[in-house]
Amino acid sequence: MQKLSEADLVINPDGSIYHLNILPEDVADTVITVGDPDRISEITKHFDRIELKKGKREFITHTGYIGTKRITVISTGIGTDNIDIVFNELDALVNVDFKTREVKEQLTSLDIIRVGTSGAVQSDLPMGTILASTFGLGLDALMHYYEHSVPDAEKGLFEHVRTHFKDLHAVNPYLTSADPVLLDTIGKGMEHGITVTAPGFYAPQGRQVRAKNAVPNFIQKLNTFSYENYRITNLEMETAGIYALAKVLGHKALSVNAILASRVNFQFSKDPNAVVDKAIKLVLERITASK
Ligand code: R1P
Repeated sequence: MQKLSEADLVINPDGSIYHLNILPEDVADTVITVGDPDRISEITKHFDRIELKKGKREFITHTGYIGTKRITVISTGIGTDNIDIVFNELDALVNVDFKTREVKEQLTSLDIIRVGTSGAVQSDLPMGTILASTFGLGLDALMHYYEHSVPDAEKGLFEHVRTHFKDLHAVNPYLTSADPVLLDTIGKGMEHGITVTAPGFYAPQGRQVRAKNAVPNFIQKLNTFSYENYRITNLEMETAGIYALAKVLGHKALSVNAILASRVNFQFSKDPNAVVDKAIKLVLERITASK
């Protein structure tokens, strides 16, 4: 059995994992991730019972129940660098024996659903849309540090992505699909599309503020991508890392996006909380219906 050293997997003196500060028994099989720690209580206020509230830094965790369904809600903060921490630690919590530091023989596969905010890059996707990502397309560097592969069925799409983004200096895109069962159940009836994950909020998402952007017409670059019936629908900062690391670690993942901005119409929602609330309620309804 693979045994992890004290430096590779850091366990706190109380037996909790280094950053998340939670114990193996604190994690439910269904996990909701959010970027903003304040969004956690907006989710768990719908719970019948909250069993625990813990956290450290931006990583806050609540675990509780809706009826008999146990759900963990955890905040990741912003970006795929934090997704690296949250996903490796969640995986260790369920798949490593913390007493022996050995990887368990029977691995657990978590259902992980992101409820996040995002900007649309297509004009037919208004603010207020709830969108489930069919793919996460990473323009960040996280997955260049992990062995991963593109399934045969996705190679045509991936090659098209590489060609489309080849003039983006030093960017090496990666592409991973949603879990098909979660997409069909939790994501049913939502808008679907490819979500681009950027390594920043301003120029890396084509926003022009004070510093001069090196990539001209970035949003146009995204919304003109077309291959078979695939198109890029929206931009945010975690989905590609979530999909890719979930796949590498054997978990199932779906990213649900509350569209707060239209990047083509240069508009931002006047009531972002209502849009996020709509996404939260939809996801909770479907999680509890799909027991
Ligand atoms: C940027 O404002 C943040 O909002 C989006 C982006 O992915 C990024 O994390 O998601 P969350 O609202 O879930 O944080």
